[in-house]
Amino acid sequence: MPVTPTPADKFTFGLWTVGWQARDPFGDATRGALDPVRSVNELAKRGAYGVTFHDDDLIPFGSNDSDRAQIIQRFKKTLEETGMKVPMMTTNLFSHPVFKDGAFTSNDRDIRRYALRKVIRNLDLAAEMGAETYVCWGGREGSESDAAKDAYVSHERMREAFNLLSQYVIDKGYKMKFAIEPKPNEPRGDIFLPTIGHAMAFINTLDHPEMVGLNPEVGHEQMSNLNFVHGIAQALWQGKLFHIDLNGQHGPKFDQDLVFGHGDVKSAFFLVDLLEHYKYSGPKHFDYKPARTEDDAGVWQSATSNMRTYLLLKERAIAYRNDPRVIDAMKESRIPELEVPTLAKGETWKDLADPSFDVESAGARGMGYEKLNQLALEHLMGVRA
Ligand SMILES: [Mn+2]
Repeated sequence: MPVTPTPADKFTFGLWTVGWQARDPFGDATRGALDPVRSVNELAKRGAYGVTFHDDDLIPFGSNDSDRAQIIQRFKKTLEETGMKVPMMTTNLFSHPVFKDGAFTSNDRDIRRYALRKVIRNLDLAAEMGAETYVCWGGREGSESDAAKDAYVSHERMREAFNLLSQYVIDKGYKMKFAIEPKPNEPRGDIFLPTIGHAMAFINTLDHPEMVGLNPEVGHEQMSNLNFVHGIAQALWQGKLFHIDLNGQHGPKFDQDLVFGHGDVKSAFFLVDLLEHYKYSGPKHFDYKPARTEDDAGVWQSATSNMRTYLLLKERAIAYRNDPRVIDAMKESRIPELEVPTLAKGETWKDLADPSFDVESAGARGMGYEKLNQLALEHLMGVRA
């Protein structure tokens, strides 16, 4: 299998990823600003399928209408020239000081109304760009202290916002779905809808739950010390994996946004195995930050690394599943048996009785997982025999 990315692989990048100037809480930018047009060209050259962006990534905050129109025109021309797509867009509701206490859940009602206007304006642009997924990351929706925010009422305001935005999309006839991106903390001390599970439960309370799904990020779940593969499996199973943010993270600490696979590589291996095995067909979107140590060349090197890592893990996952030793080991571990429903067709709870079942011998059976786990690790390391 080639490790050269092509648009058929559906790899996408946020303009804010390669465009990150590497300003952090302790230091100034180490790289200059990137022209979004150049980012599209550079990513297209490397085999990407498309780009995604927040309104302010493309159109500087506060631009007048004629500047805005000109910027959009120039950007669209580059998309046409390169064949690059914009499958997802999102709103910046976190950079400007007006959002310091949140957007949909700011205590200030006029700020909440402004935030919704900002989203609506960008939804129109998203429809114009052909985006079908609209991501909502509520980075400022939360608090540093429970004295500051009524968490109960905040959920009601959050619900009101998603209902209003869904109604807008319906009224306009747009073909657009929303994807909530959970994160436990950073920049706020604690953020509402912190994990995949919280967000999926919240979606069930909405007027149009079918229009709202998830955009989970590897690092965000791992910051919560959760198993990302399990979270993605549940989202896929519930038909809620509308989009995905791939990157790397080393356990619960600040949001590292490493290159995909440069954090917990074993989890990345099983994630790719899951996405490929259950045929996730959406964009494979990288939401990472090229390390602050990198210059311009390092930025593009890291962009390619994300895509190569995915393709290499895909190759390893396929080799793992096709290895006769693995197929045998899976049988020994009764992996295929889990696919068999616990009750046979026509059975009810009344048929559970089984006088021949020997609980002691069943308890003594080995599962053989250590063998399987080692085979997975060896495949991940490229060991074939
Ligand atoms: Mn992140």
